[in-house]
Amino acid sequence: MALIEIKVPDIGDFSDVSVIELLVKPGDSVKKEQSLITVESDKASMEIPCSASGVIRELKVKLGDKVHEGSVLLMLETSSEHSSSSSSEPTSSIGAPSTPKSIPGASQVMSPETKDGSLAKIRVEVKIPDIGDFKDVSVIELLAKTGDRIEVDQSLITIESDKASMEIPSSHAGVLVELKVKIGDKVNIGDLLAVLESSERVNQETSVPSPPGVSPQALLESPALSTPSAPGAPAAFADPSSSPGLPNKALASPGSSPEVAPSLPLHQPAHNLTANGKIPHASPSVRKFARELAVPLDELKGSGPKGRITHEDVQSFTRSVMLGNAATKAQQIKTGLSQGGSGSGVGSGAALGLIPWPVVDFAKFGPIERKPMSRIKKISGANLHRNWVMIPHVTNHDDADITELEAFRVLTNKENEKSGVKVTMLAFLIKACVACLKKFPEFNSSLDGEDLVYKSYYNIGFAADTPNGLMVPVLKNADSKGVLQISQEMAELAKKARDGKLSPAEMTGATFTISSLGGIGGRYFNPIINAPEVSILGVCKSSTQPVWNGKEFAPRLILPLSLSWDHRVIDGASAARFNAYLGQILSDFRRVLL
Ligand code: CAO
Repeated sequence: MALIEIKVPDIGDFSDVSVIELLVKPGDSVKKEQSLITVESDKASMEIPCSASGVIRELKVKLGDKVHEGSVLLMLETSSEHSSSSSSEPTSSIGAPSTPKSIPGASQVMSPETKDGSLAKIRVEVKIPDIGDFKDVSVIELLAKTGDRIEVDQSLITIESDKASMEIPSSHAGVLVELKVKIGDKVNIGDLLAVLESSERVNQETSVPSPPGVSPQALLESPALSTPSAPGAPAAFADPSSSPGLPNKALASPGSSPEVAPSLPLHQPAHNLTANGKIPHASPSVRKFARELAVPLDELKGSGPKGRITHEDVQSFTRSVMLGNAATKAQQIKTGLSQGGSGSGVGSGAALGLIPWPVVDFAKFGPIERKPMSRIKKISGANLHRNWVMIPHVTNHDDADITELEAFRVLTNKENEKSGVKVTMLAFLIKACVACLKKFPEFNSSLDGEDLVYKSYYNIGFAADTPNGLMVPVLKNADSKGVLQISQEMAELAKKARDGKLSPAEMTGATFTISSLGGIGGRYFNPIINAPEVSILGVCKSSTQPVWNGKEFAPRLILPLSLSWDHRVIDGASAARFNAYLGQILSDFRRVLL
């Protein structure tokens, strides 16, 4: 047994890179080459592997620490046979050698019209620079597109192995004429990456940085040849031949090349930028994990330091999608939606061919407070949006004279004072609507493909305003219940809704819905149909109004009604008849018996 220090190996030109992930903890048994931590610079992130097998006794770094070559990462207890091979000195390196075998990553080709060699437009071929011995590393992100103005050192693509990801910068400035790689391509040192058109001042002697005796064409064909000044050469990937046993070796091994999913049905990493145009912040292993599960990283909110997306974030997003509590943008687009992940956010509008949603820095105009939307609001928001977009709504507004019914309601409540059951107008409305649904059965139907499904049961949903948002409990078999029973059950369901205790069974199976704002106020509104239902009744506050009775204006209690209906199923004439019949019932409730 021996206790050894495991240190940060040669990580090339990096100094003071941040520790962004701890992949192990004290007590863990680790194998040689197992990743211990992830470090990150502004251009690359990589996992640092263990140079020996053993049991971790102490971690010497924490999240956010800056480390460099030689920093002690942890104390490892090894068996005696390990101790001889793993000293406290790093046995290998993952970084670039101090004098990197770099290449310029570019060749220049004169445009035909620039024979004079003075101020000329030249075509520059940017190539994959020296990334060590890596073979077939996957292109996972394209960071520029044709026509973009590119600066020297501006990142063009991101490549990734299973241990490291890094951005490949441009060796030259110019306008991007063509990116020669696409997502999923495997690239190697010297592969043609892009063609830029540059208007640098060049001439034949200076424009082609050929080593002595090497023609420009040979340079093009011989990517490994390079000049020492390599602005585009990334520092993180180094010659693994000098660093056996460390990440580079793993990268170099053909078997360890990450597999790019053959098809990416749910998201395209090419567009895989976050809403503010940034690349999602995640370590290589998390990216790989996300890719395996087809999880669009740009739609995740990272819970790690600086919003970094963790393994757990990917898992919990996947779980939410599987449970139907969230949907990827691609899923929403597929179902005709354009709203953002989990239905809460605002999408780009692209699915509907709309201009993008305005992005405003609200804090610029005054103090703001940002609060996450409740789960219920997110879910109901997504449903409402789908229904609004997919159902051709029409709303008929009408009035019902409820003078006598209100008098009867007040009397009923007086008579039933002791029972504890309070009857509100909504209970009468439920009963009246059932009578209308029986008379106009298409209002109690649902569209199923090209068929209409007529239901012989009458389950009435009613919108309930709860502290967490809108809920719609369902009063089952309303046709077989009296107004008192309806009132009692409605009160129970409304209480459960407010307490967040409704069961799924109590929220499903509605055939028609009523949204009553009568207890609050308002005149008329356009309620959104609750799919797969085909109509919904909105009710506002009743008020006493003068109504002409043929001889005089008499004070009458008028209830405003707003009936929204699906024009694919219902015609305007039917809707007007439904409202008229509802008004008749409410003005003379005896009609319910007919
Ligand atoms: N006109 C005048 N007064 C009315 C009325 C109407 N149409 N409907 C109800 N009232 C009165 C009731 O009689 C009661 O009066 P008292 O307090 O004097 O007895 C008061 O308003 C409050 O009624 P209520 O809201 O407690 O009961 P309800 O049966 O009318 O409604 C419920 C129950 C759960 C539907 C309701 O509380 C609610 O949550 N409404 C909001 C629905 C909603 O948010 N819809 C919008 C959906 S779209 O976002």
